[in-house]
Amino acid sequence: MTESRPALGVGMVGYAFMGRVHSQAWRGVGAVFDLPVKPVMAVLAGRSAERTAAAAATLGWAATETDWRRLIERDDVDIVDVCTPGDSHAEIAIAALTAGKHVICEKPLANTVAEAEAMTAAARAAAARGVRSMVAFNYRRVPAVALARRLVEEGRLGEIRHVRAQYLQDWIVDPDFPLVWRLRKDKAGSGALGDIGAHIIDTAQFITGQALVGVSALTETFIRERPLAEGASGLTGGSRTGELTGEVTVDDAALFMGRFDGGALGSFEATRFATGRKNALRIEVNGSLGSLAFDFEAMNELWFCDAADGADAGFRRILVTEPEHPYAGAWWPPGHGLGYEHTFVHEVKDFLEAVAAGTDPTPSFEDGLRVQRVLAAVEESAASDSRWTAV
Ligand code: SOE
Repeated sequence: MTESRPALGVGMVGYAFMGRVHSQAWRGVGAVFDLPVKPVMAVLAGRSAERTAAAAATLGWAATETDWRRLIERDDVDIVDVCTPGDSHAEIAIAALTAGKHVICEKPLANTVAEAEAMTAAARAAAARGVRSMVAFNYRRVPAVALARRLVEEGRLGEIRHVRAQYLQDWIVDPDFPLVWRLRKDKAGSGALGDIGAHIIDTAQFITGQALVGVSALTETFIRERPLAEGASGLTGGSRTGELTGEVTVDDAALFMGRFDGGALGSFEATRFATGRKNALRIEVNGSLGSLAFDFEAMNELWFCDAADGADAGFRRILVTEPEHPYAGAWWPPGHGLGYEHTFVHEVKDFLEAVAAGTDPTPSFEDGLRVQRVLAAVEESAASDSRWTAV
């Protein structure tokens, strides 16, 4: 069959965890969804020529660059996918948008509100020229989360009163876990707060359609010194039992309560010290007519309580794998289930469809800036004896 769809060349910067899962999405999206354009995995950029070439061969990228600026200049790149630590998001995304490239940028949008504001301004200017951008809050594209949004929009929960959101991990409970970039403020901007707290902030705002307007917060760093990661640079090591160590400069956990602009109250917990919890993004929404509850560790299920059931009202399990459920029908027959990587396929599918239609994808950089303002308010509150802080 001759290829009649226009091809869009993709250039990706970074090839660690996010680079790997984005690569799988670019590789597979065209085999599942009938798209108006064909993504071509044109070039991968990374600092090490040798390691980037090896990653490109493994992940399916046709060429490599060791400088992301060269990637942006290439004529075979129409889309730039930013999969680097947060300290480089603003520089890369703004340069790409200015060069007329569509951009999808991993979360959180940036490491500071100022960076996020500059990115959003660049995105607005680019959109006026038909250049599109998205921030990659992938959990919006879990079928159960998208169904939760649909139920709220249909009024099935009535007036939203409470949001209870947690994101629980435990990968750094071991004090010997090294000082990786996610534990350094200069690279990551913040710790659990920006890395996983950003997800529950966006997910809560997405499902409810309401925005947080104020918070009161606590943060904690339980382990303040860790062994240096292999090949670490720019760190002044300490010494613990003779090994070189470095200071953890971010939060290990963040807890906050918040008020939404639609009147709902929220409680949020993001921690990397919930021993035994691996990737438990959990959210419960209580409304005047019903409630819903979701746990990513059982990501194909949504629990729904309809108050109209009266005395029999209880949470019933919806297995979100039916053709009429968001995204599910593109994959397997009912009951077969999807995984973490499928949310990224949905993300790039929606991105490509928006680019082809000349519309702005969501979540936008503006949505990312909204999350960034909440992150900053949480940090400000936590630094001021949990004082109530406007977003
Ligand atoms: C943190 O370990 C992390 O990789 C986040 O950075 C991702 O955004 C999340 O999807 C999984 O956990």
